[in-house]
Amino acid sequence: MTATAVEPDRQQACSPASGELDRAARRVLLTNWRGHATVPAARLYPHQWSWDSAFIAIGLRHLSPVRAQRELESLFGAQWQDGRVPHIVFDPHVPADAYFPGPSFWRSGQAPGAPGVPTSGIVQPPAHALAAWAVHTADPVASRARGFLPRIYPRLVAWHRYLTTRRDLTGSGLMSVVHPWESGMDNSPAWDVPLARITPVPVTEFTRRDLDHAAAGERPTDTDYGRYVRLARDYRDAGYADSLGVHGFAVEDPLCNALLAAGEHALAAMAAELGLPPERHRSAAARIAGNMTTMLYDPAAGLFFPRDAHTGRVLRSYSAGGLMPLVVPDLPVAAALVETALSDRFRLRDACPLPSYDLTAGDHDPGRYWRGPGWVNTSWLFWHGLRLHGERALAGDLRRRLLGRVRDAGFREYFDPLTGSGHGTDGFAWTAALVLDLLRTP
Ligand code: 9WN
Repeated sequence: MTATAVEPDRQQACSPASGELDRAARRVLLTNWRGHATVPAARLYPHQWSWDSAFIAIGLRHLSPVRAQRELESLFGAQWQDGRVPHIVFDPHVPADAYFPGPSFWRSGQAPGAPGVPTSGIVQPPAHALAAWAVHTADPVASRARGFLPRIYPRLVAWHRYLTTRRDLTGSGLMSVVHPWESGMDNSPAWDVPLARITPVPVTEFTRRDLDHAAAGERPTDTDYGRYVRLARDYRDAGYADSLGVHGFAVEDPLCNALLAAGEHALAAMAAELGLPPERHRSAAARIAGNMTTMLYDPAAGLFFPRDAHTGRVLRSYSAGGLMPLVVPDLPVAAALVETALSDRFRLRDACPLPSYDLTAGDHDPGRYWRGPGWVNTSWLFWHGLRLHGERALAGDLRRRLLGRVRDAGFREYFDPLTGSGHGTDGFAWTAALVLDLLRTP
């Protein structure tokens, strides 16, 4: 790390412009706070989402460590008996048709081991252990006073156990996602091949609510949605049982497995703090990272690719998800991932936020959701990974440009990575939360 690489960040952290950005980010988080949790966006996503809450807690810890703890506690309050953490916890005060698919679609109340509050039955990427440890370390005194770790740690362990056992569908030692929504990168081109096998439910049989609040050209297509509905319905009708026979779509995803491995490192730190043996978490982290590198890493591409659990085929799509293993400490291929991020496909030095998909691909679409636009959460993860692997100058530069993008375009859901124009909803909570974290981490 050179001194010059750090200076601009310091200046920015103290400038009047960043003071205004900071206040605006706080306003978004206050507007979206519902007394126990934060909604991603008031109109488009009016409930609590799983990985959103993890990113939101990472930002909230700077405003109120207790509120950040409650963000995670309310999510884990809806954990199922089998350990799964649902991707949506529905707010019973919000009209039933405000979001599709809502509680009457998922019918969690009829599923074995579901909580009292209505939830979806699928999951999202496991960013929670990372977030919980970040929340604890922001204010260990407040954390200890409320017994945060003693309460959250066993729940996180059960969550990871669900993913590493019930979701190891092929016996490979890697978890699978069984719905594109579970990947967090819903309509990523990486899912096109396995998704093509799924017969869409006709769009006449359901009513999309997302298009009331966002432009159709910036969202998944009706055909995508028809497939999403088919997969969710099949899972529900099988009582949310996990096996390859139930899941028409199942992929071993680098983003989820990387977060799981990084999360095991966070669990090791929590265990040590609680006076429990950390070794089992360290060995779980090493096992997952090793399996991921052996099975999903392509040295010629310098990228991790997902694997179709049904066919065993590698899904050779240059998605930003394949760069996310940089969040894993001691990753042996970290330098190669950074090289790939610097290449024309992702243009780390000037494209911002990090493009969700290969800039050189013929089907790169800079405004459509996870098929090109840059998102602040995956950019934050990559920034975190850069810092972890000693790339302080690149991290500082990415941080500066991310803050500039949000200052210019607002707290948008996603951005054209080359022009910086904002897309999707405004007032998006993880954009605001992670901006707060970036502002406070020069
Ligand atoms: C489905 C809430 C979520 C994010 C996802 C993002 C989007 C939902 C949707 O919004 O997905 O879960 O309705 O499109 O893709 O990453 O968690 O912000």
